Amino acid sequence: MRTMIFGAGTDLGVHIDGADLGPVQLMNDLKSFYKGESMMFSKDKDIIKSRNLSDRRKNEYEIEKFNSLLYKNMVDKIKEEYFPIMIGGDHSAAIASALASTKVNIDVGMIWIDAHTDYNTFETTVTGNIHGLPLATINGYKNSDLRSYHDGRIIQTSKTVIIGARSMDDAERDNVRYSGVTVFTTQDIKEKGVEAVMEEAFKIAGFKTKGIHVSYDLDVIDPDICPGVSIPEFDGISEEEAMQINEYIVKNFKDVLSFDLVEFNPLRDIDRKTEQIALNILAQIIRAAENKKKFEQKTYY
Ligand SMILES: [Mn+2]
Repeated sequence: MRTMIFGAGTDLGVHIDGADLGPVQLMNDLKSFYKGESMMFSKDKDIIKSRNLSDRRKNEYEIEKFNSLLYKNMVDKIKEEYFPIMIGGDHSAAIASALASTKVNIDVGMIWIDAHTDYNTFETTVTGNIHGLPLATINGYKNSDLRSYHDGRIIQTSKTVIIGARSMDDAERDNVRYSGVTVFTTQDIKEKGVEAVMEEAFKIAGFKTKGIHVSYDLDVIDPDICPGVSIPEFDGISEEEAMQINEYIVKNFKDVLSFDLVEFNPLRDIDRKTEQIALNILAQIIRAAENKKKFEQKTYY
């Protein structure tokens, strides 16, 4: 398929600076490898970013503005039958990419690969960082202010799977339980293995859907290996497990409709470790998207 890379240069969803610089850097690295099209979005230079931890709705209007533009462009390009790859940016941009995918594809499952469950609401958030709210928002669980531009379906919780979670706020844990999304923790990956977890995840997210939106947050990987993220969490998955997850996605790409790689923060990276892994993941996904046949039948689950 024709591919379109959307660079989402925003760090408005987190009080730590730098994730906005991720997409430009990665696109620059990809120049000799990727010959397809791209569209770059960056946050307004005039924005005075709130980093105040007592601000419960940090940069809400700015994020809404950023996401609504990203969403509109993504909807148009998905309608033109491009395969969309969104490079973040903090994870708040996935509200736009996932909802754009479900706006056009209508029945979409979700695989959310992340150390965090991103299932907070404005009521439960501890930090007020909106990058902790996207998955709840995409599932239609409160946070309607963050998807005001979206007039399509939401992604159902019964078809949503979180992989690699190991950090949840107490009230957020209640949100996750109440919502009924499926969670595979980092521990589950260690115990069952990547293959078994991914197989189960694709079955759940692919069941009676047109396909799956995959949202890959680099902080799922251990910070010793991937230090270049805004909110690192210890005891993450290994590089080998991260690449096994990606290989499974690539192998089953006929089931994948849209893809995000988010939270690369160049200001936090050490020896370009995170950058290299991000590029490996992206290179494989780009090739898979380019080789994907438009009318290929997805797996019947
Ligand atoms: Mn995340």
